Amino acid sequence: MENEIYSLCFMCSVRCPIKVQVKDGQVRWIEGNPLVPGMEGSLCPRGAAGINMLYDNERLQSPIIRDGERGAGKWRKVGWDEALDYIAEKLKNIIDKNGGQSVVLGERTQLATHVSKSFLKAIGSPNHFTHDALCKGSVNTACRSLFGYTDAQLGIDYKNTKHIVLYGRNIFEAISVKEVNNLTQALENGAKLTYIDPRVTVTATKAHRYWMIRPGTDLALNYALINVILKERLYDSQYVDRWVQGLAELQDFVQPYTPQWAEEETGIPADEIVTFAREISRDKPAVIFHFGYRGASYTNEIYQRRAIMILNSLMGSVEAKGGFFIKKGPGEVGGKPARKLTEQEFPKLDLTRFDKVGTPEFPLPDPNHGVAQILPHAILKEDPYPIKALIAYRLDPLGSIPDTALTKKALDKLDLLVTIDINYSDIAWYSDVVLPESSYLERTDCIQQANGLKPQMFLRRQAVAPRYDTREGAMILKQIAERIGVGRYFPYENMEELLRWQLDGTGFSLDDFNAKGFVAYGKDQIFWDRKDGLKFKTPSKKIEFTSALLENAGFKSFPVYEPVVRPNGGNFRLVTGRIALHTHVSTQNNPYLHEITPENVLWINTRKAAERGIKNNDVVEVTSEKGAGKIKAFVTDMIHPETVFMLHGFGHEAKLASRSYNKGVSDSMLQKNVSDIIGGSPALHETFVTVNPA
Ligand SMILES: Nc1nc2c(c(=O)[nH]1)N[C@H]1C(S)=C(S)[C@@H](COP(=O)(O)OP(=O)(O)OC[C@H]3O[C@@H](n4cnc5c(=O)[nH]c(N)nc54)[C@H](O)[C@@H]3O)O[C@H]1N2
Ligand SMILES: Nc1nc2c(c(=O)[nH]1)N[C@H]1C(S)=C(S)[C@@H](COP(=O)(O)OP(=O)(O)OC[C@H]3O[C@@H](n4cnc5c(=O)[nH]c(N)nc54)[C@H](O)[C@@H]3O)O[C@H]1N2
Ligand code: SF4
Ligand SMILES: [Mo]
Repeated sequence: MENEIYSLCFMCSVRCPIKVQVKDGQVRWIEGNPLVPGMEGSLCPRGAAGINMLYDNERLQSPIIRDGERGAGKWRKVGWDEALDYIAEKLKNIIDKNGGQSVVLGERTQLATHVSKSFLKAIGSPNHFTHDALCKGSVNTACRSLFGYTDAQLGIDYKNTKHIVLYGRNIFEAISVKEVNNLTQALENGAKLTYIDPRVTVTATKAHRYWMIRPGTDLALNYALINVILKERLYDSQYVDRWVQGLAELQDFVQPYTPQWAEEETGIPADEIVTFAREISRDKPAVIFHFGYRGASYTNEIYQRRAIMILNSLMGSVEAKGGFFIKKGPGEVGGKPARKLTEQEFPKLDLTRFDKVGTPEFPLPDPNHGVAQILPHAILKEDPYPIKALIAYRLDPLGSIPDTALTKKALDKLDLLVTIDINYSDIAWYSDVVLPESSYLERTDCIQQANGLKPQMFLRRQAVAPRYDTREGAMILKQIAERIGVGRYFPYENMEELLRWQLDGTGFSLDDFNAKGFVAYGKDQIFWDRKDGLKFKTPSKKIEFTSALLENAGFKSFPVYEPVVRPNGGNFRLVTGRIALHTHVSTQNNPYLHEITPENVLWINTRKAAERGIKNNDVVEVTSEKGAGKIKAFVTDMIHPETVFMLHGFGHEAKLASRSYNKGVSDSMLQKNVSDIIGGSPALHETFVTVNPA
């Protein structure tokens, strides 16, 4: 028997639409869904390695309960009833003694997030958090401060752009397939690419202009660009006059930040800054200054992200073809979105979050996501209250929150640590109970509401039966909820019932997804009228250069530029990032991906390496104030001398993931847990390291 199933990849959280070919109950081939524009049948290497994930025997195969010290790796294989009863019993005791708020659930935002949020609401805990702050919290806050929309509510029209500027947005290695395909097409049509990174990445090699910026100084570059654009009146004055609040204040503010000044700070020649500003302005509004994700991860990150989006606003590129657009939901065409369990009536809750988001201490990060890296601090200080249990669901706090030793110390204080994963992740390895989820090829998932120029819905459909004793996350949480007496909030017996409940009232049925894997609410792209129809959600209904959000919370819209600390000559700024072959902390044990990239290496500048007697491929010791590790050196001219770089996601501790165990070094182990306290992101690049021959 052969069949083809349209579904969604989950080798990373981009969730590309895919077509899966199944023969005799086995997945034979996966490709990008050819019916989705931008996919054109293509997949990234990780998406292709989904088959190896499915048929890997080193993933979780049944529920397990710890049978020794935390992290000792002694496990007892149990059935689902025993595992769920065990968890429910512990949770009931914890909630009775300490209240619902002592239970925290953290996850990578995913299709079943409405289920986990409902689980916490049902038990009376405000403490749901996502990966968002770790990934792009300051981008989110910056976008809300300017537009009243989060970054996730903005889309990018790569295909029609004429000039794109990427600040460490390493788009050809940190991949989203559609973005790569659409941008490639734009480049073939003559678009320009300007790339800025202290390191020559694959994206740098495809750029028309590359600047090896001094790490942490992008804000200085941006202030100089704004200076030139305002002085030479290169901006879209019609758009700015109509839609921007605070231009005069910005104009005064950027006076001192000349290209000459920026050259000193960034290392980018002043005349190149001026030439670039003039050149890109000619293509407005079809230009994109990408707000970026993990490049430029510093304590002042929010102002860097704001400066980027201010540049877009000056170019009139927000809600423009070839620029940014505000994503349109089904409401725009008279449709209804899929329902979420969170819409139900829950008991009222008026409690401070563990991370204090929304309080005067931490007012601005998005309370829909919270701030993950505060968790270890909150547990250790018992501030605002004791936390006793953590459920880690498709999120690895040990690999993904900086300062692993601190995180472990905090986890040691918990009475219960549960992980829902597919792999022997490091957090699973450290847990009391591990619940295996069926992998994305083995499960049907909740509806994906995909807002955009055309609102759509996508579906992840089971391609093959689970190979092991695993379940869907939405069923697992429901089954725990039932055992602690709050099952009524989960009105379904299986995934199909949940999907029907979600689709109720949308006018679509499950069968409507059969033909293409998705359904669309309308045919046409929706752009709002730039003259009068833009619906910004700020208090002024304009783009707020002078931001009510920031200023009402006591922060400045335009703080004076403060230079980042430079390395002292003996040390380096540690920066980290991604490669096309791996997803964060989760694919290092995948047989194929492991074979191609088994470990990470430390990029170090040739001159700096020579000063220390380090040659290419030598093993070096890299040491921060938080930890140390041994890693191979990659000696190269392709990195700024103040910086060393390593891939994120290596140095795993789980022994049963035998391929990735102890290979390479973990960046989280070296990094300090400090944050941009206005925007919410961890400042991952504020750690300095020394590098010496091992
Ligand atoms: N293959 C793959 N693709 C992915 C992912 C994955 O895990 N694997 N994850 C997805 C996710 S969740 C995300 S958030 C995105 C991340 O997408 P990106 O943010 O584009 O990815 P990173 O590799 O983290 O990029 C960091 C880059 O910033 C540079 N950088 C460091 N400091 C500075 C600085 O001060 N200024 C500038 N201009 N650059 C600097 C680093 O050298 C590095 O090249 O990728 C997505 N796509
Ligand atoms: N030090 C440091 N920290 C970082 C970053 C960094 O560059 N350096 N990057 C940040 C960024 S941009 C992001 S987005 C976050 C990502 O942080 P995480 O979400 O923690 O990382 P992932 O590797 O995406 O996946 C986490 C876990 O999900 C599991 N998983 C995969 N598929 C499934 C599934 O279908 N079901 C279940 N239940 N589990 C599954 C994996 O096995 C893995 O253990 O990390 C952030 N943290
Ligand atoms: S970018 Fe690659 S791994 Fe991520 S969802 Fe798309 S195909 Fe899968
Ligand atoms: Mo991310």
